Amino acid sequence: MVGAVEQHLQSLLAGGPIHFTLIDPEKSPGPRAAAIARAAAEAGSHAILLGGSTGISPEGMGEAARQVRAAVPLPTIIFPEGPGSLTAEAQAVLFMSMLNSRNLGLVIRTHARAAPVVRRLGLEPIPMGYLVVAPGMRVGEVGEADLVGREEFEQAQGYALAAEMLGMRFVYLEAGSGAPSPVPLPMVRAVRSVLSIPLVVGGGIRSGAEAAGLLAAGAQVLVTGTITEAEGIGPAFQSILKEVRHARHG
Ligand code: 1GP
Repeated sequence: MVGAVEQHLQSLLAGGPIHFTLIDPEKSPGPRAAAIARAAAEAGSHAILLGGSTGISPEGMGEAARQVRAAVPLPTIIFPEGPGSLTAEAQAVLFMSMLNSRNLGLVIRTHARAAPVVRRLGLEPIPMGYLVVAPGMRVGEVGEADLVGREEFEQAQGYALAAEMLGMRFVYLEAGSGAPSPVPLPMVRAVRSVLSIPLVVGGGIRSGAEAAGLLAAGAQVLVTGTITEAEGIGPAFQSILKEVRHARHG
């Protein structure tokens, strides 16, 4: 069943591409997370993702989610590191399988343990195929990913299509947080050309020009994290949001 948050995202997507602001509650605990979320919402971002690839406590996640929800009307969605990042204070969780991990835990086994918890907490699961593309950065290492090479377009297409055929409702192409450059445009184009579910792209997006390229290549959701941790809601963030607005409204 498609829940309320996903329905909201789908209706936004019907009007064009959207943007998610990723906040790491370890680096930006409660009040700072809320301040970033407020500024991101004012700049036109469409949802707040809470997560990071290193040890987040349920308490830290809970506090960040509570403060973000009190600060902004945007959906507050957990970008999970593991079952420890689940909290009832958020509305939804990206229920994502790391498609190219060698670790079965990240493909499905952790999900089997987490699913009853997700249900008990009343979190809305958003089913997503997560594919780590080189260089992958920390999530590629920690996630024991067999990285998809930056030229391996057919492999990326195969994974993405398999995710769609398995019933996942989003595919996320991830270059890794802090990647020197985002997922290559030809790969985004190649994956977009075979996919009918929304394509999320993140990792290394730092400028309006990069965002514009990814949007033109067919990315429907852009995720940025590092630029906000580094400079708050500064000019780079604003120029990325400007491109998203432009793609939505022409
Ligand atoms: C990480 O794709 C996201 O999972 C965001 O990446 O931190 O490089 O913006 P950045």
